[in-house]
Amino acid sequence: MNQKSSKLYTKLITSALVAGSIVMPAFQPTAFAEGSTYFAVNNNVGTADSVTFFSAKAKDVVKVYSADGNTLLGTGKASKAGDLTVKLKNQLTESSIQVSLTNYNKRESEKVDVDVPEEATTEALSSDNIVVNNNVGTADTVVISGVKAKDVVKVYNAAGEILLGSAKASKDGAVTIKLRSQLAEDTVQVSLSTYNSLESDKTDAEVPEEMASDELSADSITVSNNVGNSDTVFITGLKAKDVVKVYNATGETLLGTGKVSKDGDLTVKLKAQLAEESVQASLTSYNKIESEKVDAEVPEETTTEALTPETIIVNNNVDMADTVVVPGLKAKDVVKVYNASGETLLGTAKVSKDGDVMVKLKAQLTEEGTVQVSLTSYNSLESEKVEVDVLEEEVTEFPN
Ligand SMILES: [Ca+2]
Ligand SMILES: [Ca+2]
Ligand SMILES: [Ca+2]
Repeated sequence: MNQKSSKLYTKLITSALVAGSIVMPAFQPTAFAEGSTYFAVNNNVGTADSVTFFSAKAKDVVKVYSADGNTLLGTGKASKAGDLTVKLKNQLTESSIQVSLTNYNKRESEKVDVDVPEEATTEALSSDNIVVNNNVGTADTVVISGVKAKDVVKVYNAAGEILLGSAKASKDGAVTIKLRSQLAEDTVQVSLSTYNSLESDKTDAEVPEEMASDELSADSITVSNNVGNSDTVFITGLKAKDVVKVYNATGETLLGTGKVSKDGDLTVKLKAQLAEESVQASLTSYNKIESEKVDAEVPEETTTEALTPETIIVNNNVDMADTVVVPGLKAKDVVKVYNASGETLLGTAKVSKDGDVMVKLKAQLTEEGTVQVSLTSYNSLESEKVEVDVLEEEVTEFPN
């Protein structure tokens, strides 16, 4: 114990032992009244409150009581000379306490009043340190910069009544709070609680609107009105994770959806054959809401060009199937042969590779007359039918 503390110690003991409980000794009232000269009251937050008695001697006992001196809050015994800290059982709730000292082989001193400082309150955040990320499709987040390790940040709704999320900083710098549900209001309130301090006042922070995706450009959309296969919409110049939705002409019925995995183009297959003259298409980019819809024209389905009747040969056979031969076709072309009225299908054939095709007819043609023939190319509607003459079956002539 140095000379100065020894002197203080003597004063304290002297005053404390004065009969009749004069708490403030006449010769040193200020120093004693403040208490802090001899004691420090540590009004902690989140950990036990404590009282430290400076300059204790070995075997000194310090007792801490409630403001009225009736309830013992904690006791400590010095194992050696120096500071003695008494941990209290419960959090302090009053604005003062009473403290006594008992030297070895002496009676307990009078109790002296000591002020209890208020628990420290964390300074409120500056709105400059709060950034709200109003995401789409993923959790909204709030990023607080300039925090210290162990700081706790809490985000509340606009009224400050509902906790939306909280986080504890693991290191100095910035901390991100993931919110439990999507933001629905224009503002949030954010508080900070530093180590050993109460939660700060809440600071308002503005919530930006969710970002909308850019509209698709009409030039980037091509509708393929297929036949026999799904209709498709082809969109160029998309970014990874973009989603394109195709709706009917009024924009009310979803016809198909597609997502690009990397920058580039996309083909959206539609669920049903197109029946209207236009569709609407929207873009939904990553972390953005769906764009406005734009119109795209639906072209008519392609109709196959009609055959040239002069190139078609009808073989009016006898006792074997009559045939119709069509030259110069493409793989997957389908030729259909009908009766003279065009109502009854007499035969059909599909071209397996480029070249001629022969259609065998189901029923015998007998008389002179006509048949009608159509062509259906891949991904096209059936052509108009063309009329081809049928010659009479040949009759055998006697040799001369
Ligand atoms: Ca406390
Ligand atoms: Ca959001
Ligand atoms: Ca179609």
